[in-house]
Amino acid sequence: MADVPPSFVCPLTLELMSDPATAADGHSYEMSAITQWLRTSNLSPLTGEPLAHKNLTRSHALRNAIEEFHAGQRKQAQRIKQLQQRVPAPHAGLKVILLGDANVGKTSLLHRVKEGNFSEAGTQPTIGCSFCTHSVVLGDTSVSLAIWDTAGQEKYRSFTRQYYRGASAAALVYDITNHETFEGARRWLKDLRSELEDVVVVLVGSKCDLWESRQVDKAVASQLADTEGAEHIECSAKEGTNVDELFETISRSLVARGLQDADGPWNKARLDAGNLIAARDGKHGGTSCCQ
Ligand SMILES: Nc1nc2c(ncn2[C@@H]2O[C@H](COP(=O)(O)OP(=O)(O)OP(=O)(O)O)[C@@H](O)[C@H]2O)c(=O)[nH]1
Ligand SMILES: [Mg+2]
Repeated sequence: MADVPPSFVCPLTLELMSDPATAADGHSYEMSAITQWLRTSNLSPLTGEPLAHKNLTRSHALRNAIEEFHAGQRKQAQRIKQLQQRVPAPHAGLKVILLGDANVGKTSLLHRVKEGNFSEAGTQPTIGCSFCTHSVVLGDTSVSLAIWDTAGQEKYRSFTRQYYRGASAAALVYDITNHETFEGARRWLKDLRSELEDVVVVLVGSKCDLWESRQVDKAVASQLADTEGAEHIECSAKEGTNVDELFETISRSLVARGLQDADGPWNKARLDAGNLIAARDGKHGGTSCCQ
């Protein structure tokens, strides 16, 4: 009730009026409330003074004001809903999804690519998914990627699947210090291929800075990638090792399939902007995020 003007609130019921009527004291009340009041009283409910008569007139001006007020509230609610439902532009680049078990470092990889650093304070488990655009320059070709970071926790599995749709490439991430996550990567791959047969896949061994605690043999992972027609790379979001190379590998595979859509007008404008950032920062491509 806090944002409702006092003149819209019935002094009898303290509720927002919908059908206001004016009494002989010159004040407006909710029609049903004042009608009931007048059955038992000759006094104004506001002033306590005797009323000259019990006739009521409809308060059209006030009713219009109430309607306008409601319309404004509806519009505001609609706008909030629209903002909440806002999704990234559909042609923001070739869709790349980051998949893998919980805690393997997907978000940290995206953060490394987006911000160029690693959060020592740790990251929160991803709920739902976040989205980031990234341009990769390969010689005189630019590839625009829309990278989707998904949630690895089992309870979000069916939700994560919804993000397979339209993906051109997938980075299947496992943690080289945790063999279970490598088995998890196999399952993710199987699941992905059952939905998207022709997707570019890169098998990514993360946290290679922790090589002393390695549980997944590099040769075994490379073998799996070979068998599956995928690329294999080990990287570290913490130290920044091979992170740019990961997205270059993905881009190269996409280009090899003739999939870069760098000539589209939207992409061209974005890539030009990305190249400007690259030139300014002295590194490949630019990133932006619209989570
Ligand atoms: N040493 C080391 N730790 C890392 C690296 N990348 C991520 N981590 C740590 O691993 C933990 C999990 O990282 P996240 O990036 O949140 O993992 P995730 O795959 O996004 O997890 P979910 O969102 O739950 O699926 C965090 O504590 C990170 O700090 C890395 O390259 N090296
Ligand atoms: Mg995450």
